[in-house]
Amino acid sequence: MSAYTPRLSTLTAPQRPGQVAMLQATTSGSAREDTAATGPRPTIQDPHSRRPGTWACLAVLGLLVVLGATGAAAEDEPDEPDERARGAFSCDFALPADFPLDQVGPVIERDRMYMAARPGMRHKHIPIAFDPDNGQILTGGRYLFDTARRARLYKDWVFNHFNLDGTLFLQRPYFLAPECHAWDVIGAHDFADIHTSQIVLRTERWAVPHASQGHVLRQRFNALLATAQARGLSSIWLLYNKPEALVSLVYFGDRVGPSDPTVPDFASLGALADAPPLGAIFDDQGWTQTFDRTQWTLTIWFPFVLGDQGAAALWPNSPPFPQPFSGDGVCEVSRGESPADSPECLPTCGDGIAQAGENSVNCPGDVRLFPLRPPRH
Ligand SMILES: [Ca+2]
Ligand SMILES: [Ca+2]
Repeated sequence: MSAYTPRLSTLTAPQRPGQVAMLQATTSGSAREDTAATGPRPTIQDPHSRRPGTWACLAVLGLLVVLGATGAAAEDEPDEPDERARGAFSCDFALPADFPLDQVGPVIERDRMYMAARPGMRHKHIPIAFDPDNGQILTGGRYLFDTARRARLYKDWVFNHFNLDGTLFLQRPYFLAPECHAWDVIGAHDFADIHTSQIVLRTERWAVPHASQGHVLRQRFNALLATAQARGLSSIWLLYNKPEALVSLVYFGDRVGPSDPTVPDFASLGALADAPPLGAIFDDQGWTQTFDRTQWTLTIWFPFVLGDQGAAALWPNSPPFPQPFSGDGVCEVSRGESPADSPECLPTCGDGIAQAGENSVNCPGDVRLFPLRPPRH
């Protein structure tokens, strides 16, 4: 019997290379394989354990059927204003074009319950776009921390200690060409509520002289704020990494029209991508721009609370993009999942205590793997 299998098979060239790609559904006759876990416990499967044909089938459920039937369960809990953030961290990497989309939500949610628990993390945005040349998923993270020191400590933890299932985070085989930096925040400001207005984001980055650029950055931040406000942007961060001689701007845009759960919001993405770069204010500095990418916001995290009792992550462009769902193998208590509607949720999941039957996949909110402070000897 033929299965309806929409897939990421057609990636039409965007208006600007590297920024926008068309997501289209096609049909094929390939049958869906049994995706039951082969291990002793329900797990999030290694995407490389599947054949590409299977991944395309998963895209059906992930993109248009299963995920499309579930709504985002965003809680409206304000976080601290961005003005108080003094540290930032960023990663950029690609995922293979055939990454199984139904695994995107649960993989990210499991990571969230450990990464968002690190000291000082205020929020994280995960961006998403498609490389028109090869269909790879362009993603990563944009984080704010309460101090630059904690952002640097987070980088060390991600690089050297965040080991799930025997693999360090950045050594996961599906993370292609990761590039990560910790930053000092020169300035960060939200013009609108993070919960409703940060739909797309643009990141500019420059290699700058090793001599301090702090003065010019601080001097021009107010002008950047004024320009961003005049353009109707919803948030802006100006970041500096003096040891690596890097400067970055991260800025966010709201939706420019109605959202459609069946089609990515190309209008909002295009409005930000096609606008003159905010970083033009630094053109007279002669810096070398190394990065300029506009992406959708896939998800926004808030600080983790034991038992996953805190604010749910936001998924402002899902659907059509993937998101967690009941039955995805990870009990997301913050989304209101319970044994009544989510088979992955044991009755004891959510109390903050690891009990029999709970593990770091089905109940990461209770099964804590990474102490926040190293043990004293
Ligand atoms: Ca779930
Ligand atoms: Ca428990």
